[in-house]
Amino acid sequence: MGEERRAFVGLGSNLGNGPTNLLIAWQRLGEVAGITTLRLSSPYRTEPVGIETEYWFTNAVGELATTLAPEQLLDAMLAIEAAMGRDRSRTRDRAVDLDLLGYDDLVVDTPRLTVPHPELVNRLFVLAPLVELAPEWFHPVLGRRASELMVGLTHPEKVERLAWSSQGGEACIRCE
Ligand code: PH2
Ligand code: MG
Ligand code: MG
Repeated sequence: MGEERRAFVGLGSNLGNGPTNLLIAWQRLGEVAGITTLRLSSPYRTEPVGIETEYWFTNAVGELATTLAPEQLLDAMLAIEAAMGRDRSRTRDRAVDLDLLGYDDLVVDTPRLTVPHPELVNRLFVLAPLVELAPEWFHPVLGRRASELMVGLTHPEKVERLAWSSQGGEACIRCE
């Protein structure tokens, strides 16, 4: 078995009950062999960025420990997205989207995977929950802390911090 690494994952949902979908996805990730979920940020209600949709998102960031390599971790995340009804061919709206934001201080740049996530620095919906969990997280390419990146945003979208309480309603749509 390999060494244990720390990784940060971005979770997003804009179909069905967002907070419930994120909690289900986070729980499933913790059930994967070689992954231990450690901490989850608050949920945030966020304005859609860069896509035409009427549905706002729920976003969060989670921290996990893993013995999986980045590509294996990505495979596990994509399998959970698919099991929760994500159909990449149909629409960019999704019950759950899981993005690998950072993996230790590793830099990955392959056709399949870029780590740290290339859009992380432009998105308050990622930086706000990341700063809540790990303000000291260090971007290995830019040489800046998460808190510094957040302060540097020029056009932040609307983001509201919520709480995990008061769930209810339907969980993910088109679930397996
Ligand atoms: N994800 C996108 C594109 N736009 N906007 C918000 N607010 N939250 C997201 O998770 C999100 C987005 C592509 O994955
Ligand atoms: Mg995404
Ligand atoms: Mg994604």
